Amino acid sequence: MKRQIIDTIERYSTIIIHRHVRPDPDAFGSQVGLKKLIEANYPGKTVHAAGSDDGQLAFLASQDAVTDDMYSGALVIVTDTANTDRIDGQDYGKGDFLVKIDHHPNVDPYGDVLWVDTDASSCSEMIFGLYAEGREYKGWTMPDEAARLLFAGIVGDTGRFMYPSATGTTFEVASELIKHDFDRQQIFAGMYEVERSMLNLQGYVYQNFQMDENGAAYIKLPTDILQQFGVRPEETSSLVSSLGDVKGICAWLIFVEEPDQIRVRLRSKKVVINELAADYGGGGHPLAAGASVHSWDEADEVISRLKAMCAQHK
Ligand SMILES: [Mn+2]
Repeated sequence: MKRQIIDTIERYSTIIIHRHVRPDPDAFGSQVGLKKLIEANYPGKTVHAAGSDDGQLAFLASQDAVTDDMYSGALVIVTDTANTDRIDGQDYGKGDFLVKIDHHPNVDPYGDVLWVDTDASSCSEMIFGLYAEGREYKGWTMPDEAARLLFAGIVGDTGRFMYPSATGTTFEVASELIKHDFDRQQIFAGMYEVERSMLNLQGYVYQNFQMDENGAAYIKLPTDILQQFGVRPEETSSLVSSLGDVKGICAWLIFVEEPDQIRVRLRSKKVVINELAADYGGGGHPLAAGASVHSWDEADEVISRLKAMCAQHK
């Protein structure tokens, strides 16, 4: 499989590499790490990293301006992305040949060639495996910048080697990577910054949520607050559980302003909330649901209805 991918890479002069939306360090690490690897070993090839940039992960890598016309006759490789819906840049199908390299369960087997290894800690670890094969097969070398990116991807997906997904192979790969010249502390510091901004926003939620005497609670997170904490709307999904251990809480709403709507996340300990969500274009489970509103007035309406529900339950 790895040799087949290497042979495929050798056949194309233009290679475009995609990864998933809302990039994490492994998405960038595998995508741009592979790009640097190909560029170093095939200086005649043109390799592009497709997708949007990410402010918080700018210290890792940036993306290339990729246009429609570049896809004709190109090889497209997608890393770290289980299903096509999640590919950042929906032009991925416009190339001549599509390769999927991923470590998530193969729920959506897209591509002409698929290499999926769910035992790998990260897609970056797989890219190292591709390099190791290339080293033996074609004398590939590893540039320091590729090593830096692959190391960052592994660190990201293993929670700094803390998760059980970090295997003996993962540590062997890491020990190879750190022989290269790059700033490990900068990677750890950059990732710590990302975590810290989330924790700060979580603190804000704890300090500012409103709750009435019946345990109906809510917090509004408008754009200016999100920007103040440097957190993007799509990164807030983990916040909703943070109010779960508030004493006396009945049910709660987290409103997150997005460019074209206000997303509502509903959670409950006592009342059924998915019917309320359904009235606002959403749905879900009896105690966990989501919906959308289009103004803060409409948000207040949902709050009133939740308050009435908790009052009645009491
Ligand atoms: Mn990954």
